[in-house]
Amino acid sequence: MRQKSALITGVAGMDGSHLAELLLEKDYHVFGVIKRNATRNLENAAHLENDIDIIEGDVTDMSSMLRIIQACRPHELYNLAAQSHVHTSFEQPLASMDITANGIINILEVIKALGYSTRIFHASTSEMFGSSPAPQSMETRFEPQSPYAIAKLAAHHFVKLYRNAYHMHASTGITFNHEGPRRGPLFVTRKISMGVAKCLKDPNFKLYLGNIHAKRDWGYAPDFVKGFYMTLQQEKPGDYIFSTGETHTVQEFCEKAFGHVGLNWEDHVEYDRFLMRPSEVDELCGDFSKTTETIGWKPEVTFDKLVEIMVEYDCKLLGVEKK
Ligand code: G4F
Repeated sequence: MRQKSALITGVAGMDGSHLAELLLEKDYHVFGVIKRNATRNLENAAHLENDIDIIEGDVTDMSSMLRIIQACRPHELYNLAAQSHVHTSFEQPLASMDITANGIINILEVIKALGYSTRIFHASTSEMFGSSPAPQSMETRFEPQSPYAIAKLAAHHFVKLYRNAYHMHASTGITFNHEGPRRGPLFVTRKISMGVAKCLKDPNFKLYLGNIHAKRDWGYAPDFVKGFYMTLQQEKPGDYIFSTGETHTVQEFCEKAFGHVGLNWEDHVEYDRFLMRPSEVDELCGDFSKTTETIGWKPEVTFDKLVEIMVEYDCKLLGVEKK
């Protein structure tokens, strides 16, 4: 029998699926929550279907979370479910608030009411820093610039409140952008890596982007989920930054990605004003030094390597070769 169990909300997402793989390696009994839409869609977790227990549920429905948490009684719970697309949150502010903020309140309330000693990890975000100048650290003021970031900030404070008020083992990871081949196609890095592969297939393909001057601190998702796991192995709960400490513009990502296959990004990238956001976060760059000092985590995959991994994956997927 396995020693430990973990419940992951959002298991079908990029982080959820990487984390499930990591916990399986560590011999956990893994339960993963997926939201049932019109069809049952396991997305990134499809290959794990025989290794983990998939449960249909919804973080926005407290009775659903009560049923699931009571049935699994997990040692650890990783709340990764969110409406994670910043642009979409401007069009769906209420739904974003419901999933992203109310979801964790439901989980905290259920665990408090059941009196379980389950350790909770909640995925917070660097978007909460918003317009505060880079580099951002645990001392930086939160200045959220989107409905998504406001919802995440509310959730972040709820976790801290329940930790302080009810002495729950509840932690957050303030994650800066993290990517990889499992990233959804609407996020800019994957849109670019897929765009590169499409341009190799069809030299007339045009990739439409919005603000290419925004700067992001881009890390590699499998590195980050190791940090989520390490957070819950600590005796005391806390809040930690997960980042790389390097920042690059969207344009630099394009230059590297197209350059990797011998193409010039300027021949393929076009501007689309509809992809601009009503308010933007100009620069994110995370100082993760306290995370290294406290839990020993640091990122491994560099920016150049990340771009290479993503472009090579999408070229292989489309069956195209570099020039
Ligand atoms: O890839 P993005 O959509 O990621 P964003 O908004 O930084 O958010 C991601 O990282 C956060 C952590 O910092 C997470 F909390 C969040 O859930 C998500 O994972 O956009 C990155 C940048 C933005 O400045 C955006 O305006 O790229 C710019 N951009 C330019 N053209 C574009 C596009 N973004 C998208 N999605 N699509 C474009 O065509």
